[in-house]
Amino acid sequence: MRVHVCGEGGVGKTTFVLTLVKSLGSVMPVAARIGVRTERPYAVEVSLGPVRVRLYDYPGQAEFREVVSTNLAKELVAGGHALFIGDCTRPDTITSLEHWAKLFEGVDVGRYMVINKVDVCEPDVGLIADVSSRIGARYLGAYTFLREPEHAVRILRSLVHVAEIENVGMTGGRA
Ligand SMILES: Nc1nc2c(ncn2[C@@H]2O[C@H](COP(=O)(O)OP(=O)(O)O)[C@@H](O)[C@H]2O)c(=O)[nH]1
Ligand SMILES: [Mg+2]
Repeated sequence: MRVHVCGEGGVGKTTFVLTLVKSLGSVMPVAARIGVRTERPYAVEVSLGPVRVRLYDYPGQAEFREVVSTNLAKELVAGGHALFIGDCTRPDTITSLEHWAKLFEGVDVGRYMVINKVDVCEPDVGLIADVSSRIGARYLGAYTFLREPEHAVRILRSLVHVAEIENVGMTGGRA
């Protein structure tokens, strides 16, 4: 299955992906040129039990607009899962997840949302409830990828578990 890691620059997307790579080990980096001017977003693959998960780490805001304008994101998202990450130190990164969600409009993807950096801030539960319902994402909780590397694995487990139960976004199979 494929997981598209979305969110503004600095929220912790790369920390999340690299933590998973470190925790789950033996991972082959996967080249993922999508035709825009850099090689990003890049993808890595991790194994969680029998499930192989390919994670796409998307670049921050500036490059993100270019990805949208070239419409390549849609090619990448069919049948995958979108993990929206907000940073509780910057509430604007939570509201702006609505822009990211637009990328996935009309596409069969599972939608999940997490908040990062609870080591340094208190998440605004009202804002989180509001945004997650507006973007149709299941809220999986607030974490700190940097201080508690196990949190990243926990999130991925939850995501895989829910995805298998709901059978959403699994059209691409398990690869
Ligand atoms: N305090 C704190 N900082 C974090 C956490 N996760 C990531 N960071 C820091 O936030 C910054 C941006 O992280 P990065 O993974 O590069 O974000 P990206 O731009 O979304 O890929 C880095 O300095 C990280 O060390 C966290 O859980 N708590
Ligand atoms: Mg990054």
